[in-house]
Amino acid sequence: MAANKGREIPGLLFFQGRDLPSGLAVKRSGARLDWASVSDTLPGMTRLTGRSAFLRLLIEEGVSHLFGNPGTTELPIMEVVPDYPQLQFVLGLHESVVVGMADGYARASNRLAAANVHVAPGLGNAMGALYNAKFSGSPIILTAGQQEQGHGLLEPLLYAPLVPVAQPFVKWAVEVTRAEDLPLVMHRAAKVALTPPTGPVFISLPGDVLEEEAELELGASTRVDARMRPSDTALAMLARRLLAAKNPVILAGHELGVHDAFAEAVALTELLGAGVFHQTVPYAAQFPSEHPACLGALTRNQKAVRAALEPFDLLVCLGADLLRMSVYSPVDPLPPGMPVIHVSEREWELGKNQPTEIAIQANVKETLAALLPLLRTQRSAGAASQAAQRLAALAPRNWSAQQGRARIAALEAAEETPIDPRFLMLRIAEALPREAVVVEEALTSSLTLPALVPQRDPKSYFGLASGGLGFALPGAVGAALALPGRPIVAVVGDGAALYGIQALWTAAHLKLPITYVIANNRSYRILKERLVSMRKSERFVGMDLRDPEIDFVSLARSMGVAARRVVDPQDVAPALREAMRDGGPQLVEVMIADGFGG
Ligand SMILES: Cc1ncc(C[n+]2csc(CCOP(=O)(O)OP(=O)(O)O)c2C)c(N)n1
Ligand SMILES: [Mg+2]
Repeated sequence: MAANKGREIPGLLFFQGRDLPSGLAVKRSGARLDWASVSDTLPGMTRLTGRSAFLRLLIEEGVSHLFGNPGTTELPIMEVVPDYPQLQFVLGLHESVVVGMADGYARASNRLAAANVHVAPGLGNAMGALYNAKFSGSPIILTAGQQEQGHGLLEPLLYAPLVPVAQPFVKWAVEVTRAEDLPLVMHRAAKVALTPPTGPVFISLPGDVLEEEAELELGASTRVDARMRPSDTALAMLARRLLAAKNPVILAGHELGVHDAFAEAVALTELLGAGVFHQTVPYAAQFPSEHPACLGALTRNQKAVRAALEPFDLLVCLGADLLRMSVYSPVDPLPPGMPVIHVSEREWELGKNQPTEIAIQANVKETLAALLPLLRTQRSAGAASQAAQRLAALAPRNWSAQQGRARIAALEAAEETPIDPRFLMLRIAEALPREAVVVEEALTSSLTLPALVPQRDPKSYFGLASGGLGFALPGAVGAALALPGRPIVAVVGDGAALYGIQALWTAAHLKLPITYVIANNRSYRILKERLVSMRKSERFVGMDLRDPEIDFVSLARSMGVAARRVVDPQDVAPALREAMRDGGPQLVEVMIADGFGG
């Protein structure tokens, strides 16, 4: 018998060698066979239900937290959760919160997260959060229970095909049709989610598959080492091009944070004498703000970005989204003809919108580690002194200088009531412990936050990636679980908070060290500002949260989170101090100016 052909035993299909990718051997529960008598011939086989296999395979793949919101179709899974204490079940009270928590966990830990939601309506509720997770590249195995195969055909309550719903926002979507396929599906799902460019995957789990008993070989996980460095030829070309530039500038992206490459990026900056901008949508830490070369964040205003880049003769984009924008403008943010070098592990981003002179698909940390010695040996003595001069010239406008100016502007507004959001951001910046992690989604209120709070380490900051609101409240829960010992401070707009408010209950339930600061301007201020600036109208319909006003203190307390409200600017600092000192989840609601006289 050929080793790679299936071998039939009566009632049992036995695959050998590489016939199936995971070396899987299976007996379906319907077939009549005495398993005790054959198990000797099938080493490594385990008789399991689909539901137990699902949880065991998650654990084998290194998953420690299963975020979920259960319904009837998930009851088979919930029944066996207590059998696996190594897997912590984290209850979220809405599916967007469930996926938001998994997103926060994955982003803060760089580890695989699992989230389980309830059939079609639950998956539908999760789609906005899944969109966020896609943008931030979070490795999440998202699953949903599904009506039993066949039963679904009768179109019972809650039934709809799930794969087409999830598909647009995930790297891979599949429905499991046989318990025997679970090892292959789960291992593949984990591999796909974790292989750069990382991202969520979706698995639909019909009830009959979860019930089915099968003799499974659980197999083992595969991790793809994608820490690619460029070829020697590409590195030589890169070094030559960088050294030929007279006035290069670096666009630092979140891949530097994800791959812990701050030290390498700093070394490159110093060798080139190049200023460093944070990327236009700064949703993770990118480069240490306090380094003298850091020029702070580029805005999302095309004209302003173009003006900021115009003085330079080369844009070096390191693991960044190349000038991702928000609203339309006829102006191209890249100055015409500006040459671009782009290194990213996300090949889709390379040359996506802008012609790129040197586009390299590689891991930024590995690339820089290989590049730095070349630059050191090839750089002339003259180039070294020019680099030093360029760096020194940045001092009056670097991040630290900007921070000084932002502090003064905030202090000038210190007496104002309602409280000026710039003053609130200053007080938050001052109250933050050094090891704090900031999770931010405060729109107009937090505009000055990146200028006041330095990015110090790769895990110090997580912001809204996609523009879809609802990340911060649940994201902070995920970050707290991922980074035990680090205090989490979530700075959130009143509007944004209400897209994930149920996360407060989970934070209270798990007693997580999160301080939620709600910047309450009783409105969707950003929409008002845009209605005025873009449409020249002040007829604000659907942008006020006033009648009735929302009482975040009562909301928080109703979910078990200690809370206080601040109205007087002098009370901001003590309230933040007390909240951070008291531990556990705390909420500070700060009544701030709405920008339109209220
Ligand atoms: C899921 C989702 N729904 C709606 C929007 C549109 N939107 C963008 S900003 C915003 C208002 C945010 O209000 P708030 O958090 O209070 O911040 P402010 O504008 O007051 O600074 C809304 C509704 C969105 N981006 N995402
Ligand atoms: Mg608001």
